[in-house]
Amino acid sequence: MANDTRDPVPTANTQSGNDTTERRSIRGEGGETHQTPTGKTDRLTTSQGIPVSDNQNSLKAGSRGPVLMEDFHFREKMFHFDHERIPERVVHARGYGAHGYFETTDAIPELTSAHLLQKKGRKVPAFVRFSTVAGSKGSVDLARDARGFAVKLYTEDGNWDIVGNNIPVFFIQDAMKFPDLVHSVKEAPDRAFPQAQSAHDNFWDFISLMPEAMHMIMWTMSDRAIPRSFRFMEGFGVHTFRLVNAEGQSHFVKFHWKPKQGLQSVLWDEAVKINGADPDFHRRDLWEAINRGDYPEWELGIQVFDEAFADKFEFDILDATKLIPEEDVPIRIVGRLVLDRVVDNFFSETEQVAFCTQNIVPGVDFTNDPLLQGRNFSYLDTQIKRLGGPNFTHIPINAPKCPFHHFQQDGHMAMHGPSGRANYEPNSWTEGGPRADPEAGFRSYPEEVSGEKRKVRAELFADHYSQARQFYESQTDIEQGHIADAIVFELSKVETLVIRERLVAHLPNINKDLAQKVADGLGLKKMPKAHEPARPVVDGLAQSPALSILANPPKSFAGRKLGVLLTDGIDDSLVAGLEEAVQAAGGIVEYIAMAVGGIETSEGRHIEAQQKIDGAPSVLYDAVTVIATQEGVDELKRMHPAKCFAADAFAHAKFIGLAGAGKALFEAAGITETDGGMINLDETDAKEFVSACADLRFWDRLK
Ligand code: HDE
Repeated sequence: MANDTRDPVPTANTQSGNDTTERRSIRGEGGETHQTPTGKTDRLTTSQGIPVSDNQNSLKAGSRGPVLMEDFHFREKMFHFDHERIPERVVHARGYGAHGYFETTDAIPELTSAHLLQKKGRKVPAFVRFSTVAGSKGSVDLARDARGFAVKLYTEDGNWDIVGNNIPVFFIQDAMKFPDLVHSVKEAPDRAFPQAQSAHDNFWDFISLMPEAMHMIMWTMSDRAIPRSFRFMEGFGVHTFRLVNAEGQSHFVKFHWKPKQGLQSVLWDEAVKINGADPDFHRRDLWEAINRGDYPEWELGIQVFDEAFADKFEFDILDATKLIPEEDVPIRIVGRLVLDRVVDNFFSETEQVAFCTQNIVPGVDFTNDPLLQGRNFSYLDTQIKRLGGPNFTHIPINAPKCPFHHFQQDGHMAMHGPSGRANYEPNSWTEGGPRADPEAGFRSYPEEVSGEKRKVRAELFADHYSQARQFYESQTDIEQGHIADAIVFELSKVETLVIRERLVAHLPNINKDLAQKVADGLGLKKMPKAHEPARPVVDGLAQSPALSILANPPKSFAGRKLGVLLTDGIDDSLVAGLEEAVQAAGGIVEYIAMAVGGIETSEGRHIEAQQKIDGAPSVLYDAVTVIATQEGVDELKRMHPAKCFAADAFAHAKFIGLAGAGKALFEAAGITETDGGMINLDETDAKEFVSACADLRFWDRLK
């Protein structure tokens, strides 16, 4: 037995777990040794179940001879590997999913016959996939972008998919324009860059020619497009749908997901840096939260209104570039969505999940929103391409969890088909298979429709600026500043002056100050003449505070992370007290040190660090603390990442806890004055510091 004294190495020698306790080594003919577990582990087989004797060497004619085609194990392994990829989603390629459940908290049988919503306490499994839109599968998490918020509810009446976004409106009004929109934002076809960014000529060229996008642009240039995590985002169904009750009465409805964790975004400078420091920031956040039992939760809210409201509303309820302010139609909470389980396998679940807007259940129906109607075609079509055939509903993540019976059969990868003789209907066999249910089966709401067959758009759709103005004017000063900065940033990356000017010419129709700030930020010689609105802009729409993130702060540090930079020799009780206070508030502490091996406190306690300072810039934390001895700080001062840690935490208006000689690191970073957001932990109770952190940022610093 050779090499048996080596440290056990984890091996991936089985499909379902390893046992590294008992090992033996195998020797290839070339003399190299490999440790493999023996004992309780499963036997390695081919996908046909044939036991494998050697997973290291291909079959050869002589140890230095050619590889033989006869090696079916090698051929199968390589063939499968060669086919591991499926087409990534053309949009929303980068995503992350989790399992959970939906529970009805307020039954609404008066509004809908949907089985799930008939009774308080009804609970069904759910799968949610969050995503960015523009980047490909391997792109960064903190791109400035809308986020997908797609929910699959496995109800007793089949799968109900609410395929929404974290923004309640969209760029375009008619699905006809979707391929153009997506082509424009994705990398240019000749150079194949930039990736996962809208800051380039093609996107702004298209947008500047599409005034209908202006409302959405206000949202994507706002902090909504750089969320702190999936857990801190709202979700929206976007389109107007219908709820239909057992009597056949219909109401219009908009769906909202309200995060119990509250809303939170990062600053643009943080987003840029997070993308370098941890491109998987959002994935990691969700994975870690669920695994530590801090299950993210959203409430399902509905805005319900009737034809009378729709008729008097200033905008067309079929226009997905418009929202209905919560102040006009209040949100009623009817359920909760909890994510409590990460996936077992990313590919099988998150990659293969196939959301389809047309998956609705009895009691829910579509409206004639032309964007929604187009989506109802696109999603099914796209799944066939991505998943390779019509049987993608046979994949466990897509299969309904209620009984289902139909006569569809065969095709690629069919896992089941009709049993028995009957695969058609009507038939006269005694066991003739399923029959339609005129009572409980899905019926479309019998809306009357008439009209000329024409390529047209409804008249009210032509108002492109009023709600853009309402959104902008509903933001706090800080948020308005961020919108202006974001437009300036994006347009500064646009190389063609005329495109910049054409875009700026939309802004006076939204808000004159915004237009001026952007023109100044771009250094435009003069304000371009404003575009003529197709319909007069509705002035004096009431502000909607619900549209602002900062006007609705969570006031809680729960689920947030404190980054604590430590050095050797610091006071033990202070660290312990801080950790206790953060945990009591539902937050998480992560220790950062000069070496990941950790530090020794003055009392000789060893504290393991989760991060080395070079890999843990302060942008990864919601608040930070520096606890250092004079000696420790002198060493930190010589480290550029440590000084950046301090400088960034300050510049990003974070709450900062300081203890021992910690302040000296900030002084070394050029921060000589302290302010209300910098708290001395030698004099302040840790609980007080943590409750200050609940404000998430000390905005006064940036005023
Ligand atoms: Fe999508 N969209 N979309 N979309 N969309 C896709 O379907 C499409 C739109 C949204 O996590 C694709 O399975 C058209 C609005 C999400 O798997 C594709 C139009 C909203 C996801 C497609 C829209 C969305 C998608 C690509 C204009 C918010 C990811 C892969 C009419 C309400 C779902 C796929 C997931 C994915 C088409 C507009 C949300 C190509 C034609 C508006 C969250 O079918």
